[in-house]
Amino acid sequence: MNKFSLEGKVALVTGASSGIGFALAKGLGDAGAQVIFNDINQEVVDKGIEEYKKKGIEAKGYVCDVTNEEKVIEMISSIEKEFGKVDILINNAGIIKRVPMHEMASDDFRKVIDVDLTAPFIVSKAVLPGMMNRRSGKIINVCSMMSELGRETVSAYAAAKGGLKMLTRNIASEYGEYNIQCNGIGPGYIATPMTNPLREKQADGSRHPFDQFILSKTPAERWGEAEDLVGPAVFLASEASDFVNGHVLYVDGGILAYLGKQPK
Ligand code: NAP
Ligand code: GCO
Ligand code: CA
Repeated sequence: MNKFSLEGKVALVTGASSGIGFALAKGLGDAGAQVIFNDINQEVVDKGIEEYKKKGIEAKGYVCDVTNEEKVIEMISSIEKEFGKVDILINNAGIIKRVPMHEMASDDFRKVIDVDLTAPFIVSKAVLPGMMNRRSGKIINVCSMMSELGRETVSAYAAAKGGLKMLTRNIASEYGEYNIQCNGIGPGYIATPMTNPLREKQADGSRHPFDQFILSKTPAERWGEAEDLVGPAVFLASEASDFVNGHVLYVDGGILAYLGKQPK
């Protein structure tokens, strides 16, 4: 039996009409899972469904703001009615606001915490009862370099992603006895719309200073692609990782291991 197969599994990936979520959901679909995703508005969901279709994936899309607990509960019960279960949840939906902390509005701080930390709590809480009844489930939280490291202007995001690492460990601790595994996947710096502002070409055509900085901090000397995350995600979603629990698997090209390129 191929331990990496997801045949017969039902997978929900939040915020997956594009970006990392789309790549992860497509990867789970290619491994045999029924793909379900949500996003924040109908237009984006419809576009996502089209994109999945182009890749040969019949995905089911829901419009659902993951910070709205009532809507999340409605979405999960509709999925369980139509598909019978949720085997795999990837909490991917996320936002970032890059503002120096002393200038950051508290409401903006709260909004980032709401989407990046409280929503994974809400969606995980909604799928846990079914997983507990079936004594089987996989919850994968999309963490970040900022689950381990800080940097200027990302105080809310780092607080959320640091909290998400510990939420991952706590779900692993509390629900391992139900044969539910909860792990994190920690992307490094990935080329997606979220990081476009960090890679924009400068007026003189040179690379963005942050772009050059990341290349000097990454042994692989490149930005990651969403595709780089697919194998690790299929591993964490499959029975190949049934005894891996509470772990954050960093997919960062070696950033966390590296002091940075030394001066020549
Ligand atoms: P992205 O392209 O902005 O994707 C985020 C997705 O989440 C978007 O589709 C967004 O929808 C959706 N979303 C935002 N708020 C939502 C809400 N309240 N309810 C439902 N959906 C919502 O960003 P990404 O780079 O793919 O990031 C995906 C995840 O990876 C995030 O958790 C991010 O923190 C994490 N991550 C990214 C990187 C990176 O370098 N890119 C590295 C580490 C971790 P709209 O676009 O319609 O708002
Ligand atoms: C930033 C970036 C990072 C990446 C990612 C790193 O502003 O530093 O957006 O936060 O998105 O989370 O793992
Ligand atoms: Ca099996």
